[in-house]
Amino acid sequence: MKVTWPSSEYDKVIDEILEKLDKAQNIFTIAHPYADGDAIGSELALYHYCKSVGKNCVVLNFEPVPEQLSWLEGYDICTDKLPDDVDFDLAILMETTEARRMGDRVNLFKRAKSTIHLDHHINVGGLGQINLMDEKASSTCEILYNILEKTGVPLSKACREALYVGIMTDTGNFRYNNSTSRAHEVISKILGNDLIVDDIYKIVYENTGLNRVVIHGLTMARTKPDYNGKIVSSWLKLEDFEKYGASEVDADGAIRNISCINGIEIAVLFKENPDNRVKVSLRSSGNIDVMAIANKFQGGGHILAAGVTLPGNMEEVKDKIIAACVDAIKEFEAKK
Ligand SMILES: [Mn+2]
Repeated sequence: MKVTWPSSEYDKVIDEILEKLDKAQNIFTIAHPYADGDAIGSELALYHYCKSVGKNCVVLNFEPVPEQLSWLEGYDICTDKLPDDVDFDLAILMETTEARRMGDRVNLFKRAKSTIHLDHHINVGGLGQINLMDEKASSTCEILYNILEKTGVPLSKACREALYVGIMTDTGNFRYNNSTSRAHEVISKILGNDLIVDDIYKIVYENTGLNRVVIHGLTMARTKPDYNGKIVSSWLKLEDFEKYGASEVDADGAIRNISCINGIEIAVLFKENPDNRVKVSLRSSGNIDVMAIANKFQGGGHILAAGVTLPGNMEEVKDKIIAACVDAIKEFEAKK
């Protein structure tokens, strides 16, 4: 259900969720592939909450936890298999926009008797029996906090730290418009006296391996303007990752370096994936709805930040996406 905090509808969904959570003994949580700070943060925060109230919570995560997050307490309990001999009462899906993005994981999600889906992306239908879709929330961690707050159970340092990392990373370290007063309010409640924010910032953002710096540098060096500089794009091939011993995670945030160029409307980063697919990240500097562009190709995200993965080689995908970006800018200019 799509709701906005605070409201009686929101409270009602939380009550339904708490009823399921209360009764459940064996829970698992799952998020989108290549989990980011918000996905891992919400999964681990739930894990720590469950642990503190004596419930069993399995955190399913199929790729290695990114290095910048591999210090959060509990990161090493993430597993890529559900135990066969456990009947799961409840599965909580975090931060996933659509079934397509989940692949076979959808079937895993359905293995539990009850299913709950929490997300803050726009126009997400919800894949659970209970869905809490809060488009105004900064992050899934903020939604999870809204739920956990209602339990009245004091949240451990590990739980609060995981929530903090999710909110911090999804708000671009409190720079984006989703850094709402509620997001800050939640931060004020989870900080306590024991979270050291500059240590957390440094370990997440200033703890960079050489391969990541080189991948970001390559992205910047290849920046190409289109449509009178209103579009800038760059690209990374599989061979780049191989050559520099980097992984896809090392390219996270690389688009930020080109989306800050003045005078642009859209920044695009093309990343070659295995199996002849190209992952496309789109950023808008404010005027263009890049989610609408991603939607044209069955992608999704937010108005100012969206993405899609397309079959085809780099050149084909580039041509299609740049053409769609040009169309979107022309449409915007015609309306001015
Ligand atoms: Mn998120």
